[in-house]
Amino acid sequence: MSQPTNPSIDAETGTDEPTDSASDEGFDSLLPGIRRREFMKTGAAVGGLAGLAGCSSLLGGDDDDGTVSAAPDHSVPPGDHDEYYAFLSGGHAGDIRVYGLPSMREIMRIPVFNRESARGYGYDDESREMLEEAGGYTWGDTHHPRLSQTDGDYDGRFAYVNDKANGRMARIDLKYFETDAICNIPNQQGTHGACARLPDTDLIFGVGEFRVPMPNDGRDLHDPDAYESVLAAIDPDSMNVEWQVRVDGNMDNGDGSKQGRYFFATGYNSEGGVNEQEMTRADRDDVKAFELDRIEAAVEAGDYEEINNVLVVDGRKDSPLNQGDDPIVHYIPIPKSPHGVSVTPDNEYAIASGKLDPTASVIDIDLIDEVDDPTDAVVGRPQLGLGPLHTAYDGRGHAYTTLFIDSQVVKWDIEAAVEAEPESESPVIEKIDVHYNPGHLIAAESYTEDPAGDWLISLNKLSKDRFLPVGPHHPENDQLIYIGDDEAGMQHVKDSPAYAEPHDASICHRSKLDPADVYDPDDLDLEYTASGEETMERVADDRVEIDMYSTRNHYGFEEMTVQEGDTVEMKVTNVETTSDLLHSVAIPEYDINVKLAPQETRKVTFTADKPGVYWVYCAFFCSALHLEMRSRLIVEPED
Ligand code: K7E
Ligand code: CUA
Repeated sequence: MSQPTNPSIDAETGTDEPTDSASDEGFDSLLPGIRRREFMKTGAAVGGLAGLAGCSSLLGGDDDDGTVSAAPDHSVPPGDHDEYYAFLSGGHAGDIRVYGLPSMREIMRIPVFNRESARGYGYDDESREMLEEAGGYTWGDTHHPRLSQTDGDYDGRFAYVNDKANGRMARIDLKYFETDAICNIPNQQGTHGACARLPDTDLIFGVGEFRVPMPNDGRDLHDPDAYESVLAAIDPDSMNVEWQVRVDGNMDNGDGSKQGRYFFATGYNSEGGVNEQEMTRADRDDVKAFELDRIEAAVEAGDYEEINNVLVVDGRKDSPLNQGDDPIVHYIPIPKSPHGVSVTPDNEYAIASGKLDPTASVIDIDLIDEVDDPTDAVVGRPQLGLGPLHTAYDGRGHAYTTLFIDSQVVKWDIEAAVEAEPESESPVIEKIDVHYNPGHLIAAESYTEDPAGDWLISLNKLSKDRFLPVGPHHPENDQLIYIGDDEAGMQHVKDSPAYAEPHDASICHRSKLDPADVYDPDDLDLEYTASGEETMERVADDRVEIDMYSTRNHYGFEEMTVQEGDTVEMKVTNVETTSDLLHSVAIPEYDINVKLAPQETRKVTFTADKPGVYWVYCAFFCSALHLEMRSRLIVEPED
């Protein structure tokens, strides 16, 4: 067992003093009197800075004349489109952000677990009911957006993302870039890791992080030894939980093998502790390798317990299903509180990062079920640096791992790590400084069988001094790094401030997505109301139904008169066919705010409980007569 070189690493993850990293000191001592920022301002090529600040390839990226090869032109001129879509999770903002790459322009936000007024999400009946049925929480914590694949490549259909806060998984329809389903996962308090069974995304996995009593109904309150965490398998079409597996210890991140057999989850707190001290006592925790076919066979054979209407298979170490030669869960010991795990594009290895140990563990996937001692499936353990968290791939045999405490990205050779002695630094090719304290990093199409190998984003938790100050709540810093030239080395080309708090991302070539430009009314559950088809009807003593349309520059009705106490169901179609011509229905004093993209129909139901005159207006600036686009809701008082 190696012990980390930094004595503080066991107890701290370095967030308190992020700039006190070893690389800062090293850099300052190399250039006395010149701080890092000044050096960068001189316009020195950033690849050279990486060489100086890193350890292994000092000036390794230089050409003969001492200049560093430039990254390819990454400017995207006005009016031009980016080459890639990047889907970044918004963390506890609860949304997904869509960036263009390499410009790093934020193009769109997709609300998922949050209410969002610009897109009317959580305000119309459909999205409001979806959020209500998914638990009624007002927020969530998106971490791991994963795009659906067919044959090991992105198919442009859906994105899935977890809710680390509330135990949920959401699906985003990539035809409309909108959330279309949310699954509320029983027995899981906090769904952390999220990914799919590949190559065809026929199961979605949610990794339960917090251990709780099973079921959490008031039993075992003071007996933490009885708490458990579960892996949940979700049908990507119905978004129902198919089965769960209960395990020992807790779980953290996850990834699926590329050919369907395994799902991997890291776990810290194998101790089963309930505070920091207890949770970091052990030198080793584990990666759990779930044998998916065996688990499904157990479900088929009725080998489960039904808890909260979910079929729960017992994957704990002493489970009968884990005795003998065909266990359903392999517990592979890994040092120490491992965090990220990801499978290499060729499906050879699952690589788990040590977090509190300076190494990564390279697990040979083919050996897992062959070896008697699961430790023997770990075939490489390169020493990378302090606080290794997440690993991405370029498809050329290299791995890129974030070093949270060192504030660096380290590039290393996977096969060299398998050849080298454990804890050797020799597989390390180079390190580059990032600013500061990176969590995830993601390379273009890294989660597929065929990564693009050109761009990488380091999602840095702290930006500190990188942008104009905006008060004590700083933005984060997403840094774009070019990784397409192995000779020149990693080249940091761009900083991009990010609103709190992106965790992970998926990057997809634009050719694999085909979003709709306007809605297809056939895709919506609500009936289309064309101009001339508008109706306003009292369908019961206390219920009025309004079907109308919106267009430049009016609504189907200029006034709508109802009685105090009426339930009003108002359905509105935007009959525009012109791209980008949005309208909305805003009745602020009734808290109504419905967005309508071209050809979209939405419905809102409310109780008219306040007599008076209420202006209905359009919140999108749709034409020169936008301000005149209005109607009146007239609520007559009860007599
Ligand atoms: Cu490392 Cu949720 Cu993937 Cu954050 S997790 S960084
Ligand atoms: Cu319609 Cu403004």
